[in-house]
Amino acid sequence: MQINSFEAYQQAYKHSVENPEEFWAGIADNFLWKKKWDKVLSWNFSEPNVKWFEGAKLNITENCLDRHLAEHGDTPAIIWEPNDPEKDPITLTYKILHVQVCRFANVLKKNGVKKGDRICIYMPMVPELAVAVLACARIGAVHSVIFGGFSAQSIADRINDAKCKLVITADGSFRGNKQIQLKEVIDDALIGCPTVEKVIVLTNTRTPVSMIKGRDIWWEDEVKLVDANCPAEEMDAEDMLFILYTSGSTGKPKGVVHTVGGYMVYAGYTFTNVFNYQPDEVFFCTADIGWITGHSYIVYGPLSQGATTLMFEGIPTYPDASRMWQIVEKHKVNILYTAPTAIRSLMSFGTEPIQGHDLSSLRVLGSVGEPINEEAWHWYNEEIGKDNCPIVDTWWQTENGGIMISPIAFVTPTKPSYATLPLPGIQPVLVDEAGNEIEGNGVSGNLCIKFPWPGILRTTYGDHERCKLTYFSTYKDMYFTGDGCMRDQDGYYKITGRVDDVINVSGHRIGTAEVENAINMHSGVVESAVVGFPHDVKGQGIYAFVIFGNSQHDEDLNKRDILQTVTRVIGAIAKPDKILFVSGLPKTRSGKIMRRILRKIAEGETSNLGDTSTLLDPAVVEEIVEGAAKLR
Ligand code: 6R9
Repeated sequence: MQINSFEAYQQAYKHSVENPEEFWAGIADNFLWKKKWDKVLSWNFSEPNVKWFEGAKLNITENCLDRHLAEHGDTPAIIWEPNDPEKDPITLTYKILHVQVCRFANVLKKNGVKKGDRICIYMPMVPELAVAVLACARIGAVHSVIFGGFSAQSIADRINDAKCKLVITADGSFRGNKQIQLKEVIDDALIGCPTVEKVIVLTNTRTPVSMIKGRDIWWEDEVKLVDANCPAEEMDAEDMLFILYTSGSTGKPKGVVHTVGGYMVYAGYTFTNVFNYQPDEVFFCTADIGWITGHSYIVYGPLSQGATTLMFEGIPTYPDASRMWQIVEKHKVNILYTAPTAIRSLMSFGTEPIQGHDLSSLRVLGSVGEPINEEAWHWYNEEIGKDNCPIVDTWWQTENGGIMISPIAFVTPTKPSYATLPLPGIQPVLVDEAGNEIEGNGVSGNLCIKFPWPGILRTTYGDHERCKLTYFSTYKDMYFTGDGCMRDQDGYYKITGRVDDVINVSGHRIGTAEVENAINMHSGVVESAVVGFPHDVKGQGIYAFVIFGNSQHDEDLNKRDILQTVTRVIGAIAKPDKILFVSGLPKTRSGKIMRRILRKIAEGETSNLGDTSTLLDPAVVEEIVEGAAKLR
């Protein structure tokens, strides 16, 4: 199923459009099924209702583990690099990982977990996180992994939305020279989570934790009580595999639902093709498993292909900015997949941290999470790839399950800051505001996809209407991505960024409404408006315009209080970079905040604010412009 020439790509693409069912059946044949499908695809985008490989039976962990045992049992499945470079790395071969997953799956069973139950996982980037994820999949439980940077309140919201029965966590996590008390955060969260019956706690940092009788149990104790034989649950292709929460333009994060069969096929297919993975190579994706990139390209994609996946507990700048290059050298990494924000951050340290590190094992470089600017692209290409490694700039989303628009390494000619061409099976269209398809090249518009692919989300958990409204209602019979896009003269795609009220901070999606709600919870705040602004390292930063009730307030102190409130309500990742206190917000006569104007002010482009005549009170704009100039 690996594409090895541009002609082969074109052929595959043509096949996938002309006969999608035959095309994807051919791809799916490369996986292990307990029973093959009755029908490859049935779909409509109006409800929406999408089903892939209906009638097929499988277990994704048999594809990720069992099927590799006979010939590749001793191949490293996971290489784990700890936060502390002095500590020894850990290698789990496929055989060992299989045993650990089966054992922990039995722990879950012993604690009452059944097929279809939702399990919340809030863990550090340790091998047991991958074990926990796969153990859920082994017995057909649905995992909902929550990134370690979210607050107790955010965790509680997610646990309650999915009605999770059990939580898997650790005492704490190491991040650079910091320790985060994960169990403490979970304890706070669980005060408001009546559905949770058990908490399994892994010892990691050995910090003191409060273990509640009857509810909290230790990972280490539990695994001793079970055996390592756990037959894989037989799953329907359309059974739920996981829920992953993501931010949109309105309200609370929604639980994106992926199902077993289609997701597996799509993650595996895109992994092997985009990165041109070769047997025995080491693949290093720097994402956290708390995000979709970690799900698809640390766990399921690589393991389904029998690959060796490197998992890193720490951060790229600890103990210093040479850490990534040390890891590449130490583990002879062949494929490195990271985010533009990491590249820009490392770039700011110059080339000194790279010197003396042997990066010659690198063959392919990948980028994901946000648009990569040309400067970062060239630095990545020259300083890291030594002008000798293709860069795959991979565009995709949580809702997509896997990479959608991207070069295929050694196949697609690359172009700085372009995601280039759609993968086989992906039919992108650009549409104008009225929903008309914009044909031809050298055009820009909103990016939609007009035909399903196996990794497409099936619903948003517990609220199908929301899925329909968010993705399938803006434009008739199309999946709307929320991204703006340009198609150049060669038909190459360049993603230009979100066109909705989502800010992309260091590759993390944050909804402006969510941040506003958090800020508004502070007792002194009357109203607020949040927009994104260009940030040198993060891509986008968060700019908050805040009306405070008492004009005599201590601005510094109140800013800190607001930051603390946001950290409590959402988590540190949503803290505004800038807070400007204002006496009013630019509103239309109907009371809508004109974000367009605030965005321009945040960008520093105040010379051309456009038409302000429809504003209720044009004078506030002058005040905000003046205040923003001082804040810069
Ligand atoms: C995989 C992931 C999705 C949003 C997406 C877009 C942005 C991701 C990109 C990119 C330009 C790329 N995005 N990859 N923009 N070029 N190569 O990041 O999923 O967290 O759901 O974010 O990220 O705006 O809509 P997710």
